[in-house]
Amino acid sequence: MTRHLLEEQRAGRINADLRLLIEVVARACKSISIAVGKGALGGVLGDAGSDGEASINVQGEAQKKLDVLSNEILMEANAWGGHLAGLASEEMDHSVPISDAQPRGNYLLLFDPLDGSSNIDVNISVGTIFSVLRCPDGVTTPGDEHFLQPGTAQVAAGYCTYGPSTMLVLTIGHGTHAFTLDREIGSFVLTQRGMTIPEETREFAVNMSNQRFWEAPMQAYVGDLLQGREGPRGKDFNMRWVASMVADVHRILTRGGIFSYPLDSKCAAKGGKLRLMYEANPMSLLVEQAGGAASTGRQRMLEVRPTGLHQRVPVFLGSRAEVEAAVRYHHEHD
Ligand code: AHM
Ligand code: MG
Repeated sequence: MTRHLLEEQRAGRINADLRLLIEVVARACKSISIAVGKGALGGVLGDAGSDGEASINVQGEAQKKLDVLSNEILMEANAWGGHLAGLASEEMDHSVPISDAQPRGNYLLLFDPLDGSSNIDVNISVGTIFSVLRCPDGVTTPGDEHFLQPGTAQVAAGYCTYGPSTMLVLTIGHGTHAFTLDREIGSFVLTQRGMTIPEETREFAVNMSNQRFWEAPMQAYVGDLLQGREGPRGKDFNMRWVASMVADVHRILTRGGIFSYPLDSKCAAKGGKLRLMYEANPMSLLVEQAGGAASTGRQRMLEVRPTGLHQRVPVFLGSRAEVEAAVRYHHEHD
């Protein structure tokens, strides 16, 4: 990864600060990978909190011990990295500016430290998702409002998946590349340059148990997928749902498919289930850079103007033609 980033720097696609910032994030992901890999032996499974009281995060969800630990690892590594003006995490109410006592830089880092954490205790892949923005000119102590930039403003985005192997998938706006952690050596090795999502697919990912809560366009879209070759889509579809966005998106980047977490009547008041700044935007940039598409169903994801740090949105991303089909159903029903 170091060599790849140095080549990108030489080609003028990245500066030294951003390169080093990505290296710090990658190092933190290695530490998280070690903690996740220890499983029950590390004493890190189960819920955070003490005296039987669950610890609840800003999203109103019970935190796992590994959620808290991963957040601490990323905060500590990056707060002292010297390339940031501020950080924001899915697990914290507000963003944190880099203090005067710490080395400071010009970037803003957002992350979901451990996505899919309901899967930790059952030994299924989880991951870290991150997004890098520029700190607006003239701002030395960024507040939440300075992070509210559309996804098109991201200068880098990536995720690390802690699965059978640990992989970091990265974009700096020039393609999407995958690195596999060599556990013996401790380095991320470039294993796939220029990931490309097949344009067409026969595979969709959605939590089907929410079907009765969906809006009409989603009902119609999935209804037609399920009819298979006898229906208007004219082909049979397969379904996969890991319930770890990182794992589902990684499969789609590798072999195609569409991932969706649509609006449903349970999450409508919040705007959706997944978070724009920590999940939807970084994944959308990675997917677009691999030739795919990403939408809320009604708008290109990367053009959504954020109104809140923890804002939620409906998500459709993956194989371009299939995302466009899902968007068509929304337009036809609106
Ligand atoms: P988390 O950030 O609290 O882990 O929640 C996000 C996860 C995604 O990884 C995944 O796609 C989705 O929630 C699964 O939701 P559900 O349990 O409703 O299927
Ligand atoms: Mg998450």
